[in-house]
Amino acid sequence: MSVTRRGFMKGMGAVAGATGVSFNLPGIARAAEKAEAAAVAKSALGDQVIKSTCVHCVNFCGIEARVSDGVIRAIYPDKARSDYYNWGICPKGASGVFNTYNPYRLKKPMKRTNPNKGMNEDPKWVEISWDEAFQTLTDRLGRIKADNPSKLVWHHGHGKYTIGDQFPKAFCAAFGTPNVIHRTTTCESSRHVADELTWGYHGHLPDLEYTKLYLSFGSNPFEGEQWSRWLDHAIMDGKERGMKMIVIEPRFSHAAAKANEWIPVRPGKDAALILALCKQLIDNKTIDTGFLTTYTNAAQLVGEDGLILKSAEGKPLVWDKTYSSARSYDDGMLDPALNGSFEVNGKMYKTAFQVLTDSLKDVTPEYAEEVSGVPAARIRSLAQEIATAASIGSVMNLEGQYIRYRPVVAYTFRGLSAKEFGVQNSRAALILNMLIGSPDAVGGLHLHDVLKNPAYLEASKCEYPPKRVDLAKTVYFPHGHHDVCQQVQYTVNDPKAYGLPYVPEMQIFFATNRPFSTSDALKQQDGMKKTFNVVIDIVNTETCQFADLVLPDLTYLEAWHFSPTRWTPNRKHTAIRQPMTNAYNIPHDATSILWELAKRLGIRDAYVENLNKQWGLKDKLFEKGRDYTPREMVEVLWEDKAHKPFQYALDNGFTGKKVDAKARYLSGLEAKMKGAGQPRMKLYADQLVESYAKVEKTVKTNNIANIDLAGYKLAYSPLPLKEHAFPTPHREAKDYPLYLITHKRMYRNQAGNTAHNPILNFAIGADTQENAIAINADTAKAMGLKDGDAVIVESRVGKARGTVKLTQGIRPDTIAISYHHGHWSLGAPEYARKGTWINQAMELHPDKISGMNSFNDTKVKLYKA
Ligand SMILES: Nc1nc2c(c(=O)[nH]1)N[C@H]1C(S)=C(S)[C@@H](COP(=O)(O)OP(=O)(O)OC[C@H]3O[C@@H](n4cnc5c(=O)[nH]c(N)nc54)[C@H](O)[C@@H]3O)O[C@H]1N2
Ligand SMILES: Nc1nc2c(c(=O)[nH]1)N[C@H]1C(S)=C(S)[C@@H](COP(=O)(O)OP(=O)(O)OC[C@H]3O[C@@H](n4cnc5c(=O)[nH]c(N)nc54)[C@H](O)[C@@H]3O)O[C@H]1N2
Ligand code: SF4
Ligand SMILES: [Mo]
Repeated sequence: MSVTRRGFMKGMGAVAGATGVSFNLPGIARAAEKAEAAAVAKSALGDQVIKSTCVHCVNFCGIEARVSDGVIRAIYPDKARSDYYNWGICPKGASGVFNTYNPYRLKKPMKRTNPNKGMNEDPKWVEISWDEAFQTLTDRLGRIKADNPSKLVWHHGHGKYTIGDQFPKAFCAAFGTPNVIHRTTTCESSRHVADELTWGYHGHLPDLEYTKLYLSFGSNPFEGEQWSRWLDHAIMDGKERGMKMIVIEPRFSHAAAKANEWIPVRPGKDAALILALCKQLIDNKTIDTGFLTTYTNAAQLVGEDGLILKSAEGKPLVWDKTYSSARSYDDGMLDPALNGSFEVNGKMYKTAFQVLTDSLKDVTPEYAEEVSGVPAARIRSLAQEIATAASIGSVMNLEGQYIRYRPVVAYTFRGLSAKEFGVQNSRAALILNMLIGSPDAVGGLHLHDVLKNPAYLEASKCEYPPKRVDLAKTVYFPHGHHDVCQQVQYTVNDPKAYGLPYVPEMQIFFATNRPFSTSDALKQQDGMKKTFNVVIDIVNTETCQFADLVLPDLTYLEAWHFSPTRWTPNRKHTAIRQPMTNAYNIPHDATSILWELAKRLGIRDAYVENLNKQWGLKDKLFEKGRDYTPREMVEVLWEDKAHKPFQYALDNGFTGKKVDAKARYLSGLEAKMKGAGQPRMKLYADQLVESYAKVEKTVKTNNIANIDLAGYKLAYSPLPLKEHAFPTPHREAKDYPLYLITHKRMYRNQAGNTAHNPILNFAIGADTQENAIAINADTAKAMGLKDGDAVIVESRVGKARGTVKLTQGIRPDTIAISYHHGHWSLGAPEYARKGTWINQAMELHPDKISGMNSFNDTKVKLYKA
């Protein structure tokens, strides 16, 4: 590896020369100057080769870029990473150069001169200097800090992955505001919370290397690229090995196209279908009773109040068949009853498993057919297939270890979590997995970081009055562990209504496009008109329509970052990103903006202290009393986390290791949720019963008017119920005959700059520039519609215009519209404004447990425009 700094700088200089600006600037340019022997090597072609990490989307694939004369010529997958987590890159990642050279990028700080904010209001931007921008910010922030720091609200989305949320969290802690808000409630937070309530941390993947039967409920890995391309490739490898894949979702997605079978479930009705499968497994006695009694709380005794019976010391009790008495796991050898009801101290208790069994009484295959549209006969036969493939009782010898072998997984994603009852939907699938003993078994559901946060197994604090503007973990969203991003604008618009003891004054939006990406999106605008707003982005987004000050950022190909990567069941890794160019000579990236602000506000040392805490640094710490360039920050982080010299990162971009069978299968559930004194996986989520009791008490004590207790009671059931297949619009929007669902589209990423990339358009075809409304051909014909007709989609909250695409690949009662299209920021290029923006017509009924948006519950009418 021997290209010299001179060669590297020559490249950087070429860009500087072209734009006529010197590199005598802070931030990235200074950092580049210091990059003595950056990861630049001569390739056979004589180009520079730079190893970095793609963050054009949230998958973090490893890349190898070719740069010559300071210009990025091409991006390839980093082959060295293919043995760890990277199965290639997608066309979007390959065309990522556009993200940097995009002529529509923000290049200078700008201030608004038109005080009126709105969708069609021209902000009348005026370019200002960086110094003026920092001065304006410092003055305002200084006043807010002196008055009440909570009045500052920080939002991020994609920014969590560009720089890491540790930087904004540390800044906000040093500043004194609790309001740091990520976007997970528009993403998948219900699935995370379902995991957390069940085993004390979130994250799981199918153990696809050994899976025999893969059930995919509303997961879209061949259009929504996932997990650094691991999921799609591992599925295809599995299929070559003979794995059967069944895709259960209303739309013939690309995943369905690759599956052995597509089961077109009615939108939002998965809970009924999954619970019917659970009932079949139980009725047929094809469940893993050993797993249930050993690793889950299925055998624990539940009282009539719904709570688990505990000893005087607070230990959960089970009914021990040997001693015919209630005993705790600490009382030596136990033979717990899985079924039945038992009398303890004059009161009757049922096992949690019995409660589950009783709750499923009416969920027959015929009932599930009526609700979900899936034939009863198929539900029966599918339950048998699951039971056969699960090989209950078997073990596999891997690397000398005997490990439970249950090669069946029910895997879910946003099709189940982006729902009013998202947590319960997701929990239903977890329960299905538990019934067959799939969690942490070979070929089963691989859990990530079991019990990392044991507090998730407890009731929520249900705080009131709220300290945070998003109401996370308050009485409104008790288990909103991942912030509640769409709530902020409602609270800002009417703080008193939510008991917020202050009025927010300023919002900073870093790499997130909230007024575009949430559901019922037009409502976001009311709150945004009430505060002084700052946007840090790379393009002029919809959020900018409501901004007072806009700061440009460097792109992922221009900046130093310590990069997240995507773990897989058998690999762990750490990576960095390093600059390849600076296309528009922008002197700051988000980390240097935060640093500069901390310095000007006089909180730099407090920021450093919080950085060390947020990053959990142990060996190498940020020091007080000095400044760091972005490169120096990455160096500290790398050396602490990777335990390798920084030069290694510069040369290789990453470091990885293989996970052995013991760590892979025996360090999670096996080590942490099994023995005496250890908690169990919550088949029965008793903490929800306690959380509900707190909600009820708090609402009554404080006369809170805007909480519907009956709705909370239903949502807070300790077990998923058939009622969870009936979200609000399904019950109420009787005059709207069609179900509306939305989904990702291959090679289109989220809202914002990547949605319409002309290089990509050219490469993948003109029809990808717009999105059509997928409608079943028979339904369309009955309505007199033909391909390409212009229509209006109308819900109870809004309308959107689009054109229909007739297909047999969708249920007759459902229409589907992809995300990513129809931008309306006046700063967006014409080509990004094509297509349908459906978020304005999607109803919002946040999950009452997690705060997650409901994206797939809306009902609509459709008619000719
Ligand atoms: N190309 C591309 N890839 C991406 C992204 C992107 O923007 N573009 N974003 C990334 C991000 S942030 C995320 S969170 C992931 C999301 O990854 P996924 O959740 O896998 O992707 P979505 O398309 O959001 O998935 C929803 C799927 O659920 C289906 N569905 C809708 N309603 C229902 C229902 O009621 N029941 C069932 N069973 N299915 C239903 C939809 O048809 C769709 O196929 O994708 C990531 N990958
Ligand atoms: N209808 C519908 N709506 C959806 C979805 C759906 O499937 N259907 N998916 C949902 C999901 S899963 C999610 S996660 C949310 C996402 O919603 P948002 O959090 O709003 O995320 P993005 O749309 O990805 O916005 C990211 C912003 O980051 C900017 N950006 C990109 N790179 C950089 C950079 O290097 N620096 C800076 N400063 N900015 C940068 C982009 O220009 C863009 O404005 O949307 C949700 N909305
Ligand atoms: S999947 Fe995402 S991270 Fe991977 S190459 Fe494509 S855009 Fe980049
Ligand atoms: Mo997401």
